[in-house]
Amino acid sequence: MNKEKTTSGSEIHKQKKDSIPTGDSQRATSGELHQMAGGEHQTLTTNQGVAISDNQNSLRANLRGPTLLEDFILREKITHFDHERIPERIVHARGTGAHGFFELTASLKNYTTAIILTEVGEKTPVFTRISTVAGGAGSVDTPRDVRGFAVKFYTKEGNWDLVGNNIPVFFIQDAIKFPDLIHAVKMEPDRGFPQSASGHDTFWDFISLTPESMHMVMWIMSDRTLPRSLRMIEGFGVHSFRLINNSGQSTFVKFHWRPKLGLQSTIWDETVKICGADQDFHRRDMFEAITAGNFPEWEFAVQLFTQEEADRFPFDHLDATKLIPEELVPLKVIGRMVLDRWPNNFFAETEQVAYCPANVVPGIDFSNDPLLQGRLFSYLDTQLSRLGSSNSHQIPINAPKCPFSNQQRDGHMQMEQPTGRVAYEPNSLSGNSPRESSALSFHSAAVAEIGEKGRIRAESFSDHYSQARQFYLSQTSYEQAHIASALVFELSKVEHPHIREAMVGHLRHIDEDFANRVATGLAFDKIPDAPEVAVPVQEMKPSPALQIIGKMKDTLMGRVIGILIASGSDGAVIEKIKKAATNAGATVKIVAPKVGSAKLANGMLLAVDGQLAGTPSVLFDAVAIILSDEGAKALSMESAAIDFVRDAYGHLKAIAFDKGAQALIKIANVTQDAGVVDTNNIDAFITAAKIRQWDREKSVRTLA
Ligand code: HDE
Repeated sequence: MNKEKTTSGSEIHKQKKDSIPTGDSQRATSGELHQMAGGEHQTLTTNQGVAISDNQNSLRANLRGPTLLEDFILREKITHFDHERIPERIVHARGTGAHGFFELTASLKNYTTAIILTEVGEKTPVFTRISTVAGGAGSVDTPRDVRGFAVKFYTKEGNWDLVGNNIPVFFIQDAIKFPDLIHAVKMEPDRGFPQSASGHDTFWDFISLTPESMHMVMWIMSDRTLPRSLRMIEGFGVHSFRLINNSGQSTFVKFHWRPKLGLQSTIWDETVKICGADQDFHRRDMFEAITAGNFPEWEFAVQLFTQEEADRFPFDHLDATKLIPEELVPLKVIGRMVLDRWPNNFFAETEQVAYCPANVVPGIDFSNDPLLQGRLFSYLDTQLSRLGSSNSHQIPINAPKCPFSNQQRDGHMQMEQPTGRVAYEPNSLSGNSPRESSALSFHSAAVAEIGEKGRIRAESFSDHYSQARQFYLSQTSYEQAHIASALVFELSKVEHPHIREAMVGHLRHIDEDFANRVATGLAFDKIPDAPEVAVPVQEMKPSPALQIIGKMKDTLMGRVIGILIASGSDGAVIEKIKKAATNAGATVKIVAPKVGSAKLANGMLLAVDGQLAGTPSVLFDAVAIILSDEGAKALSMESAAIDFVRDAYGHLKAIAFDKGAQALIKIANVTQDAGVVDTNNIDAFITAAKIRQWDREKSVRTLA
């Protein structure tokens, strides 16, 4: 074809339909697609509403000539694209959000006037975003990291944001240290790595010089930071807040979320491999669960206590490095949250949602926790640079669902058009402009504050080890081994020996045996000195509620069972396992060497969900291996198949196998135990699939 002679797109279209896309041919193509989808389509326009004839070719001076500046369609499209990104959150950049509702099941009317906490049966819409802390927006879902747990309740009395974490304590006691903590954990400034990992010198340097972080260190080194699913984590408001009732009396409160599916974590080697297999593991899990109608659900609970009770606690509840053990102040369940709708658009909702701990409603107030006090300032401030406008509350995901009105005006991206000449209050010129009103409004708790001002910290904030010790001693032996091994792993990544030594010195105040385990893991020839303590370490009663294992549920709800098959597998056995697993609440996925379908022994075709090379067993909670003799022979040469079995075994998962699969089981070095079950005993497999085979661990890896 002589391109030089051809002058218009439609001519080209006539001459060579397939090879050169033009506006016309493209319209034909998209028209076809739409017909396939069975719908009418709107005309594509510019942002000014001008219909676009050709979305494939920019305006050129001639067929092979330069592009013309007058092409306003090209310029508008490219300019908009150039500005698509906004600054990501400085912390908690990587997050997954969903809509849902909160329903109150028990009234707190003796404690608060807040309607959301007093009207039983009332369903309040929420938007919840769960995040990692250290990595950027495009980082992976499964680093060892705290998870943010932020809930925006769109109440009748305004938005209430409960911006918490999946760990009930924090690293530091005072907000002024937060920028240092975050600079220390984020990628090191000279080299730009690591991305979303705490195992590096600057993080542990800061931590080793900040004894108040030791309690939090115990939590982040536990498997709490390696959740199996975002649907299986707890949430905590962390700080004490206040509730205020009709008579103006206030009561302290701590907020808790408890997952209906129970707690469930992965183990470190598994997490590392999940990260390679599916960087969006948690986001995908949430998406799939919600779109399949398996709505994630949490109980909402409170711990209520008075000032007098707080005065008797052996710690200061205003110190965010402390928790109130459930055994000391029991949890009262008052409601539930269900996430039942995936957002329409990730950017518009999950990215633009702006939480702020200062968003409270009448009947809820703050405590003097110095960490909370700093947060009250930080969030709106960061949103000014992230969302770029003081009008970000007008973005639909942030706007209250109750009426709101005031005399604030103008600003970037003002979406409202207030009418009339009055933009101030009080005024006598407008009969219906908004006025302050005392009833039903927000009032701060009437608290008397006395004392001298200064850059000071209360004595009651100086015990940094007692609750860290309590946490460690409350764990099962398996969990203790994981905590010690996590410290060995992280500190082995630290290049400076003095940082490793300083850390082990701190651990001695938590538990001598624990410190010794970590020291041995780090090949120390002598145990380092412990730093001086400001106050003696107290012996506190162990609290089993701090375990993960103690809070796992005896269920397969929310779990996934992978069945590895190949051509010639026994369809009846597959069906039996599938039925038993589904009855117990699990989802079942079929993995085979090829995607599409596999031909079973009876000649039937079985649909395959995942191709073996891209669907390792780390993506499942338990596995079954159903193979013919030939299938097992073929897979015995596939490292992906051997790893499938070996990893399931190494990650302490239940494995069911039929006669044909025995050959593969043998090659993968699997030893018989309570979790390795013949398919003749499917009930035993289902029982084993609900838990990890903790006792197996000592035979598959050396823990500290
Ligand atoms: Fe945050 N935190 N934080 N934080 N935080 C932010 O706000 C801050 C703290 C938490 O899904 C930022 O909008 C300071 C504790 C969550 O959008 C920023 C201090 C807890 C989220 C900020 C803390 C949290 C954030 C960054 C120490 C648990 C994500 C982007 C005083 C109780 C919310 C933004 C979402 C986000 C500041 C400590 C939870 C910079 C100064 C303690 C869940 O404003």
